[in-house]
Amino acid sequence: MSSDAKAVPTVDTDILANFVCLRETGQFCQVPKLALTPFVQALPLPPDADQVVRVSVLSPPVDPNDNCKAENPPPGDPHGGCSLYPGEPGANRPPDRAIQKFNLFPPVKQYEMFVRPFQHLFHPDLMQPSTIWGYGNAAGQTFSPGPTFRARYGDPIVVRIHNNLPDGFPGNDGFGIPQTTTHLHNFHTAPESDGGPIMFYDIGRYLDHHYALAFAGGDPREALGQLWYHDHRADFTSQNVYKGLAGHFLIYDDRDSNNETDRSPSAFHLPSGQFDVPLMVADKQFDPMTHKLVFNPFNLDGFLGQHVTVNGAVTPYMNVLARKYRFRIVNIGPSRIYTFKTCEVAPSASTWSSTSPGSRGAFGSTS
Ligand SMILES: [Cu+2]
Repeated sequence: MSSDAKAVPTVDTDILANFVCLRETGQFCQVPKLALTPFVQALPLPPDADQVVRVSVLSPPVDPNDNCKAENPPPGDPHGGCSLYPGEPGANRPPDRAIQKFNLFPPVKQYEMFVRPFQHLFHPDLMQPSTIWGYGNAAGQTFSPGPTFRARYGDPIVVRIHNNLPDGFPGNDGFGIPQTTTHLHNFHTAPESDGGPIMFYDIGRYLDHHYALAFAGGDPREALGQLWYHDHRADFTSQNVYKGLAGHFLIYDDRDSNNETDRSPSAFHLPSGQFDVPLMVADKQFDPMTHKLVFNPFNLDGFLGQHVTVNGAVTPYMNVLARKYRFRIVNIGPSRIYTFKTCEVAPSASTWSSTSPGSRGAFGSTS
């Protein structure tokens, strides 16, 4: 070989096999599963929204006639920088952004959240944290899962959500789109606040979400107790949610009253406070070389991760007291189907029993 000839690069047969596998099956199926020691980190519990993102004043205040605002609206833009359907047919029509029945259900609490990136370590055995996205406050704290809302029927709220995501694809570590719209899954929300898939908005804008917290049709039997909020960006929901944009949203009422010692005879007396534990289950994949979170945006059949996280931690443990707990499980995907079971790990030490009072957000529902 002459001195100026370039060496032919060799192809790692494992990497080649993996790409063949990816092409054939849509999965990185040759990736070795990382050995992450189970049960070495405590279950993370997202802080309550009341403690970290509740605000006494929103500045500027909510505009009931238009719930979207841009921080730097382009001069002359008739929509104030808030054409909410960029690229969609009819994008220039004025969307109906007036908040329905705002005066009938005036908010008793206000919240302000900022969607932004932050560093998160899913497991202490990983070499480095991943850049993920979460919901944070003005003080710079950011959380994924986002802050847990503990709302109550009869107490309307408004949640302002700013898009502070990084610009462009280089800033996203390979997946996720820096546009967001936030949907309160399963809740009865008016369209302007519902976070529909094409109501996404760009960096530098915010949207006010008004949750009337009224029973659908005024019927208490329509009560929903366990919900979650998540990014809903059309065509990118799985990526943006996988990247961290999800949080718990619990709703109480006079029966499911968040008070275990409630003296009302109609109250359910369910475990409350620290004993009412929401669990967000999601499977994740880590790059075996860098240990960073990865996603395959070309797999439209259902991306599967090898590591199951609960509230953002791979296989955590939780110290419990010998008493009743209320665990609320939500599988946020992207694709894996689970069978959840209880088991005795130390038969001499404890016994388990469990009941499942409801599913799909409603209490008493088995659908
Ligand atoms: Cu949803």
